[in-house]
Amino acid sequence: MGSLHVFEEPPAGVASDWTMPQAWEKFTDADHARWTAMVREQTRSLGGLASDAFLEGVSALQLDRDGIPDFAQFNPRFRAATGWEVVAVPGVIPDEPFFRHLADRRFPVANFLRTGGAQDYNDEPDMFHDVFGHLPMFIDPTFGEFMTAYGRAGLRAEKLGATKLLSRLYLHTVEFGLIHEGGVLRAYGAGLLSSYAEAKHALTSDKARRLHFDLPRLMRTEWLFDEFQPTYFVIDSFDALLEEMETTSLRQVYDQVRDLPLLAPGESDPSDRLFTGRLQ
Ligand code: HBI
Ligand code: FE
Repeated sequence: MGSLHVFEEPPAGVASDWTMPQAWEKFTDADHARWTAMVREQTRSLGGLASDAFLEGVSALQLDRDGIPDFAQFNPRFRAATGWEVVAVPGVIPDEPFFRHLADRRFPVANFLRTGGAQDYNDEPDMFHDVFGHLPMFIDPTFGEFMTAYGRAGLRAEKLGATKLLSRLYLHTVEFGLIHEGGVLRAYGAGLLSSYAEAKHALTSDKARRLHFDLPRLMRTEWLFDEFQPTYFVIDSFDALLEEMETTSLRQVYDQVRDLPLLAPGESDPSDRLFTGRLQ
């Protein structure tokens, strides 16, 4: 099983807040051509699978344009459209700076490009996953508010030793989340949107279990690093997700689940509320 590489210390050229210059000029024509091919291929294959906000975001942010976005040019548009900006980072950074960037409406983007194509599994988030998978969702202001609330909650969770529990909220929503919208099921999690095969699995496979969003259940649910998830969580709207974040005492949830056994990725629990709505 691969393991996610998390930087311990900022490497040379990386600031103490883990940001670094994008150095957009380092990308070659081949990188830009590969990027454009991945964006086109992924956007085409996600029709009928991706949430409305995602598809709207891809075009509103002009991510289907040619080549890798130059953050110096992209950020003014991104800020105007979402109130957020992107910062380049060397990869997966420690939790505290990650939470702090989100709390301040800055989304950290890994500053390297995968070697394979959009359909290939890559074992850690690269620039394509972060830009194409995550950024379009910020076109929905409520989603952006949720991400800020998550960052703030993360800074508090650090003090409560509850980062691991909270990180499962990010995993089962922002990375692998499903949404029930317009009477059908759609993907909004970046891990699904940057991997067609897993989006298809999550939305149509009878091997995938789909549960209604339930914060304590989700915080106990382990996840797989390098395989499709067997369990996915469904929200009814980003308003409902944000409402949950803003009205629930996370400290109480941490205390409630801390002593309960973890649930293995595919394990069922008597409290499970299966999503039984129409899939497509
Ligand atoms: N760093 N660049 C980056 N991207 C992430 O998604 C990320 C991270 N560091 C920590 C992290 N995610 C999670 O562990 C937190 O959500 C808990
Ligand atoms: Fe991600």
